[in-house]
Amino acid sequence: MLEKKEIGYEKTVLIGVITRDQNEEKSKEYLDELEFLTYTAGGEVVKRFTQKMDMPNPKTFIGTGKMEEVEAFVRENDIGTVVFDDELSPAQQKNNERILRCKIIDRTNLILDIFAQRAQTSYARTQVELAQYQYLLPRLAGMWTHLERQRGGIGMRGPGETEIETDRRIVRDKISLLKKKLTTIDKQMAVQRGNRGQLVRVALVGYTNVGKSTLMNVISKSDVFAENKLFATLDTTVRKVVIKNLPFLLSDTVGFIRKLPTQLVESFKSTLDEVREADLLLHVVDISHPNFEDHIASVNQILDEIKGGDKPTMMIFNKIDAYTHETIDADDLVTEKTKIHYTLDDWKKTWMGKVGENALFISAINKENLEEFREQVYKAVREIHITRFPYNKFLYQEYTE
Ligand SMILES: Nc1nc2c(ncn2[C@@H]2O[C@H](COP(=O)(O)OP(=O)(O)OP(=O)(O)O)[C@@H](O)[C@H]2O)c(=O)[nH]1
Ligand SMILES: [Mg+2]
Repeated sequence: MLEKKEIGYEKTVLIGVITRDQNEEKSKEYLDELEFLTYTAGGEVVKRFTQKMDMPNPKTFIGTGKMEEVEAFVRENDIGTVVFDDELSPAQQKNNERILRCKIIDRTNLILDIFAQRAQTSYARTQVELAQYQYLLPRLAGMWTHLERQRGGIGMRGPGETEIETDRRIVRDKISLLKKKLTTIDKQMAVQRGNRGQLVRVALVGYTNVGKSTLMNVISKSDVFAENKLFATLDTTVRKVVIKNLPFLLSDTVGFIRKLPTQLVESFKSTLDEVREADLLLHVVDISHPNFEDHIASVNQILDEIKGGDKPTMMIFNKIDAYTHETIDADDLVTEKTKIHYTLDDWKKTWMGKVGENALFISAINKENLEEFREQVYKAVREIHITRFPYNKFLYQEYTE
C-alpha cells in the first residue's frame, strides 16, 4: 500500500531588522504582514528572527552572529525556507544560500510567487511571468543550483521550473517575447475597454484583503472570488451595475501592498489601466486593521505612481463590524488616549470627518450602511454622467421618486 503522504505547509523562518527608521513596533507589523504573505504562499512560520542594525552586512544582510543563530535553528528544525523582509542583493542571496543550505527568498520574491500561484488567465500569467523574469535577470549569477530548483514549493513556481539552464541571453529574449505578447493583449484590452461605450467607469481600489471583491459581489450580485488570503484577485472583473436607473461600470482589480515590486507594477500596467482610466475611484479601507492608515498611504503612493492619484475618490471604510478599540477605565488617570482607544465616532472627528460625504462606513459582509453607500455612489456617478452628457436622454433618465 502506498504510504499516506501529508501535504503540509512548508516550515519557514522570517528575518527582519530593526533600524533607526524602523522601530520595534514597525518591524513587528512588517513581519506580521510577511507572515500572512508566507501563509498565503503555502508556508508555516515557525520562528521570527530580528536584528537591530543600521547598516546591512554586505555579505549576508544580517550580522555574522545572528546568521549562526539562524543556521543552528534551520538545522535543528529542518527548515525549508528562510524569508527576508527586505530585498537581498544577488551576492547576499548567494552567500546565504551557501551558509543556510535552504531556500532563501525575499519579500519581492514571495509576492511574485503568490501572484504566480494566483494567476488564472493567460493574460495574468504573462504579466506575472514578465515580472518574474525581470526580477530574475540581475540575479542569475546567484541562482539556485539545478537540484535545488527542482524541489519546488514557495518561491519556485513560475519560470525557472522548466528553464533551469537559463542564461542572461535566454532570459532577455524571453522578456522581449513576453513584452510583445503583452503589447498585443494590451491592444485587445484597450479595444475592449473602448467597446464598453461611454458609461461612467468606477474602480474599486485598495490594499489587499480589505474586501473589494466582497463589496463588488454585494453590489453587483456577481461572483468574484473573495478569500481571507492576500491577492485573491489578480484579474480585473468589470460588471455593469445599475443603481436606481443609472447604469455604470464597476471594476474590481488587484489589491495593493506596501513595497509592491516595481516589476509587478510595470507588468500589470494594463490591469492597472482600468484604474487609470476610471472616472471615479472607490478607495476601500479595512478599518478593522491596526495599520489601516499606513495602508491608505501605500495605496495613495501607488496611485500616484500610476498617475491615478488625482481622480475623484470616495473613501469606503469597510469591516466596521470587526472594528475594535481599547478602552481606558474611568478611574485610570494615567493612560493617555491614543488612536488605539478611538471609537469609530472618534475617528469620524479626525481627518476622516474632513472627507465629508465622500467618507462612508460600511460592512460589506453584514450589508451594513449599504443603502447610504449606494446613494452616495449614485450621486457621484450621476454628477459625472450629467457633466459628460448634458443632453443625453438615452443612458440616463431623470429619476423621480
Ligand atoms: N468582518 C468583515 N470581513 C469582511 C468584510 N468584507 C470582506 N471581509 C472579509 O475579508 C476577506 C478579504 O475579502 P476580499 O473581498 O477577498 O478582499 P479583496 O480586497 O478583494 O482582496 P484581494 O483580492 O486579495 O486584494 C474575506 O475573508 C472577506 O470575507 C466585512 O465587511 N467585515
Ligand atoms: Mg479581491
